[in-house]
Amino acid sequence: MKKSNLIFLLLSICYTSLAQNPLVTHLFTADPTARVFDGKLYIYPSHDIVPEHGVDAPKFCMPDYHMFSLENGSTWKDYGVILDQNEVPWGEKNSNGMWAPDCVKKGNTYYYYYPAKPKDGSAFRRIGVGTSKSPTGPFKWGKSYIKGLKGIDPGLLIDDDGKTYLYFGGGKELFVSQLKDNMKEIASEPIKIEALPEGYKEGSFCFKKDGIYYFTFAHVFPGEGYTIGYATGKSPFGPFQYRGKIMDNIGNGTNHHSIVNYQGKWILFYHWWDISGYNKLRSMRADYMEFKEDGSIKKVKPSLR
Ligand code: FUB
Repeated sequence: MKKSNLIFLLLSICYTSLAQNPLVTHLFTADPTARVFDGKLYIYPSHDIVPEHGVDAPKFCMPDYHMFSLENGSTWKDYGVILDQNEVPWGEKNSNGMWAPDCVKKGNTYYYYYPAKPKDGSAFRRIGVGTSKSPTGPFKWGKSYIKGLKGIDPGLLIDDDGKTYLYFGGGKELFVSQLKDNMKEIASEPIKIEALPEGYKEGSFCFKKDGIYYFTFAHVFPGEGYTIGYATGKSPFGPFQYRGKIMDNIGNGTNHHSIVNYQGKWILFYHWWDISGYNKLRSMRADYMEFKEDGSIKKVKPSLR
């Protein structure tokens, strides 16, 4: 290989251009939770790998988590594996079950939330927490999962008064619990989010804008497939009123998103399977999102190639 080609290959392993979707091409990444910490943009996604038994396998193969930061406004830096399935103190080994995570900052500490299969053999996932003094880790992983809740897709909201809410769940029901100040225990029993439309739901993500709580979620809209929908309310517990779709279905597979305001612009992060063409080898993407004057969200058209 020519020296110049080798340099390009090595660089593209660590850095990929922001200017195009998908955001990175050296890994399959899904469920991107984007966060802005101290003005810098980070993404905490999950990681799909090719199953040993072939792509016809009906299940996701997700052995670990990587994380990324935006460098110089145009490249995504990959920090490598921040948690491997076999390092989860309470987790089943080799479960390939490291689904969508989230990370938030409270005080000077970063809290990384992730679902995993517990080693007690139960069918449902639990949610664990790791802490770090840096957004990029290393994280110190808690010895146990958060007691009192079962489910996937942790999504965190820290309100203006410092109270923290954990949204989670999948299937027909999504839930919210307030967390204690230690961020590792629930302060209130899970409450079901009411008044959402029928259909399979997951991927909760709640954010606050102009005093309104936007509860957003992946929703298998009857007759259409996976969409991203939203509801609004005046309290982090709801009640919420369904307002419509942020993104229509873009293919026969999951979608999972997060929404951040970065440098004054709203961005929707989500996933598709641009590179593989296979809906269990996904790639994270991003497109700008806008609000109308009445506070409703303009539907985002994915910038598909
Ligand atoms: O990536 C595994 C699962 O698929 C996530 O937890 C769901 O939100 C869906 O994207």
